[in-house]
Amino acid sequence: MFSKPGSGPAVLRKVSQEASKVDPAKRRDFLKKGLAVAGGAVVGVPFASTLSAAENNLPPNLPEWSRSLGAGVITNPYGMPSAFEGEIKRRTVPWLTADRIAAISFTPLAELDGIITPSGLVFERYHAGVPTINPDEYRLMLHGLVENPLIFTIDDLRRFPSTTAINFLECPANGGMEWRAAQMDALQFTHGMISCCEWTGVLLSTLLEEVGVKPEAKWILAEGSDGSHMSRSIPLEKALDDTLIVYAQNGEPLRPEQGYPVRIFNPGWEGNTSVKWLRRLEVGDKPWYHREETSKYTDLLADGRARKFSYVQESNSVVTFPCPEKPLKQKGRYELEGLAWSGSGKIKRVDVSFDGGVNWRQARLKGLVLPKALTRFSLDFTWDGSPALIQSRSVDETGYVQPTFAQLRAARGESSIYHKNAIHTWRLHADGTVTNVQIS
Ligand SMILES: Nc1nc2c(c(=O)[nH]1)N[C@H]1C(S)=C(S)[C@@H](COP(=O)(O)O)O[C@H]1N2
Ligand SMILES: [Mo]
Repeated sequence: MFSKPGSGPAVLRKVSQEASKVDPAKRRDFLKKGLAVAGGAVVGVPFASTLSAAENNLPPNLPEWSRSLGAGVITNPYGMPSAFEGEIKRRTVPWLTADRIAAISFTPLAELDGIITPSGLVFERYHAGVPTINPDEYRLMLHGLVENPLIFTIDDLRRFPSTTAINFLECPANGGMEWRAAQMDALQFTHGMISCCEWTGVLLSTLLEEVGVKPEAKWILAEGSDGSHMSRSIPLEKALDDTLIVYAQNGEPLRPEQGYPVRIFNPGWEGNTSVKWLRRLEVGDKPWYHREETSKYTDLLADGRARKFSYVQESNSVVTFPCPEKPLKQKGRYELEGLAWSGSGKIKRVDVSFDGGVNWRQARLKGLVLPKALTRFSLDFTWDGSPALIQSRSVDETGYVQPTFAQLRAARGESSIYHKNAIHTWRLHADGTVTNVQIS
C-alpha cells in the first residue's frame, strides 16, 4: 500500500537527500579537530529500499495498528510506560546491594533523556526497608532549643507557603565501587546513585520561624521513622538557607521509596542528610554524632584521620552516550551526551576528550542549567571506527574543576568509599562496544 502521492513520502525523501550532503566547510572543521569523518555516511535508510516490503508494518505500508480501534481511556487509570520499554528499570548489584538492610538500587542513567528522573526510576537506598505509613497517622515533631515546640500533620505542613525546586539527590557512595579500580561495566552502576526530581514542600526556615529558634541554637537533628532511625546533624545555616520539608516529587505525592509521606531535602548535599519518612527535627547547640554520621558518613584519609561533615557533593560528570549499555552500532554521525552536576551551584562548562584527556573540546549545555541540578551536555561527533578513550570534565560556577583520579587520590588517599568524583573514562573499542577503564 502507498500513501497519497505528494504527501508524507515526498517530504521524507527530501529530508534524506539533504542529510546525505556533507558541507565541505564543516567537514574540514571536523578534521581539524582531530576527528575523522566517515565519507558519505547517512543516518537512516534510503527511502526507496523499503518499497519492496509489501506485507509488513514499515513504510510505505500502512501499519496494522492504524486499521483498528486502540485501547480506551480507562485501561490505565495510572499511566505506565510502554510494555516495550520493560528493560528500563532500577537494578541492584546482586553480590553487593540486593540485601534488605543494605539495599541499593541504581538509576538507569543510560536510558534517560533530559534532566528529570521519572519517579519510578529514582535510585533507592534504605537501611531498614520501606515502611508503610498511613498519612493520617503521620506527625512531624519540631522541638529542642525553640520557644514553642510543635507537632505538624501533613495538612498543617501544606498550609505554609510552598516552594518547588529541581535538584539532584546523590548518595556520596555513588561510584564508591570504583575508588580503587574500575570494576563495574555499566553506567547504571558506576554513576546510578543519583536522581534529579522536582521537589515541593515547605522551607524548613518557615517552620523554624513558626516555632521560634532560641539564640544558642546552631544545629538541627533530622530523624527518620523507619527501622533504621536514620539521623543526621545539619548546621542551622543550611536549614535557614534552602532545606525543604518535602511532600511532593515530580508533581505528585512522594513515592514510598523516597520517604512518603514527608522527607527532609538538603539540595546539593550528601543524600543521607535527606532523611526519609521524617519523624523528628530537634534544634540543638552542637552536632549529635549519631551512629550513621560517625560509623559511616566520614571519609577516612591516607594518614588515618577522617573528614567529618563532608556534606557538599562536589562537581562531577559522566558521558551517558556512548557507554557500556549504549555501544555504537555503526560508523557515522552521533551526538555524544552526558550529565554534569555540582552541589555548589550551577555547571559553568563541560569539556569532552576522545583521547584520554590529551585534547579537549567544549561541550554544549542543553536545556535547563539550574543550580544543584543535573545538567545535560552534548557534542556532535562522527565515528570512523577508531578506538577512543572518552572522558568528560565539569567546571562549576565557583570555578571548581572536576579532578583526575591522580589528583583525587593525592588529596584523599584510597581508604574512603565516598565522594569519588574523578574524571571517568570509557574505552570505545573498534567494534563499537564500550568498557569501563581508569587512567590517572
Ligand atoms: N529514614 C531514612 N532516610 C534515609 C535513608 C534511610 O535508610 N532511612 N537513606 C539515606 C541515604 S544513604 C540516601 S543516599 C538517600 C537516598 O534517597 P532515595 O532512596 O530517595 O534515592 O536517602 C537517605 N535517607
Ligand atoms: Mo547514601
